[in-house]
Amino acid sequence: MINIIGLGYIGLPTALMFASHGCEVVGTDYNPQLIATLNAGHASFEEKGLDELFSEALKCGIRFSTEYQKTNMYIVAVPTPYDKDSKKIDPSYVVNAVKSVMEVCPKGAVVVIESTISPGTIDKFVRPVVEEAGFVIGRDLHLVHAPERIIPGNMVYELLHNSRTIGADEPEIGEQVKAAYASFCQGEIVVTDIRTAEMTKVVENTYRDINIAFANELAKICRSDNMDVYEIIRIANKHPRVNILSPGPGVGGHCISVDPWFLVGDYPMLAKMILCARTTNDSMPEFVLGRIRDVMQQEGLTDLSRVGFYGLTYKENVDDVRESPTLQMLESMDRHLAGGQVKVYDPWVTRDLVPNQYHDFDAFLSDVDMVVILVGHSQLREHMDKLKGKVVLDTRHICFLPGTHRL
Ligand code: SAJ
Repeated sequence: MINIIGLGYIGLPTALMFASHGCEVVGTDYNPQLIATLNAGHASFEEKGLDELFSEALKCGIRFSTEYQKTNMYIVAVPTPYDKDSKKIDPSYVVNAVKSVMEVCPKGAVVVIESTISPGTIDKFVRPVVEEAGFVIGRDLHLVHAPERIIPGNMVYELLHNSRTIGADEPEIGEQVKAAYASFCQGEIVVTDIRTAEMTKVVENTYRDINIAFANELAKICRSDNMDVYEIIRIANKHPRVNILSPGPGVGGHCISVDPWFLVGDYPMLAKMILCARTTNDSMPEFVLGRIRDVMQQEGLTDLSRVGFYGLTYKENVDDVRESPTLQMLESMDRHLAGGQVKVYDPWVTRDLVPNQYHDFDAFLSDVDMVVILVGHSQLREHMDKLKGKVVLDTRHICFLPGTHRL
């Protein structure tokens, strides 16, 4: 049996995947409301293919509980909150989960940490707690780090197909955990040590952040001298060894906008390019606000309350708004006393989050003269003709109506 601790964006799909591939699974979360929702057969967030996977897992007998279970394998997928000011993660959820495991687990249990952690977290925070509890690591308890790699929006597919990293103190434990994940994972599973696994995860997200920062910097350069950044990137990417990502209104989410800070925080004298990339990406919401001012001026628009922001989530086709560029733009407008004026709509965000938020696309459109496309949800891509007659500022390069303004 596997006891999966933390049933959020990573823990839930992982639990469902193990269960639907023949493994006995109990999912544990400290939130009783979440457990009630899951036991009633409902997923707690939207994700392509998740409902089908959920039905399959229920048929296979997955259970959900607020209690930790007595078993020989645990997977910890609790959040690692991030403090924006100190740029450090708070490892206490991970540490507390490991403490709770130690209260119930038999001797020799394997504890796999999937949560994203800054490199060195297991040495600095987890090992001491295990040792203080009187456990001998490698005898009474085995520690493993198996960072998740799945991309929100395509999680179910990526759980099945992505390659994975398993970091373990002892290679034979690494192989044992690899065999468990191989029940569903068709990608290559690489076994290494814990420190390497921690670092590799952060490096992957930092690499993407730097690539996006390059695209965003190119967008600024091209804007300053009237060049088409999208055409330039499109052609450059035809080179067999060039693959530049897309410029956009900023980098949101809880991963790419966070993980590079771990390296900046721990290696301030060395992580110069990483810091620069972070700064560039963090400057994009402000850059878009500048573009809105320019376009309004160019089009003779003066009334901010006739401007609509399409998209509140951090990227397309997800319901997650963490570190969303749109929210950053709205906060910045608040600081400059221009808040509460623009209209906002996102088909994926059903709860009321900001002032002047609409829940109907047509009602939103009828109240605005200018639409700023901040997220490329499929809904918009499929109904782009509805923007005909509006002034459009497209930060995602998805609208090709004549006269569309770009980043
Ligand atoms: N973005 C751009 N331009 C691009 C691509 C993305 O501006 O060309 C923006 C997005 O709009 C979004 C942000 O970057 O605001 C991040 O989105 P994303 O789709 O690049 O990544 P995440 O944060 O949803 O997921 C990442 C993934 N990491 C990598 O691709 C290296 C995923 O595989 C990880 O599992 C996840 O972080 C995580 O949990 O760490």
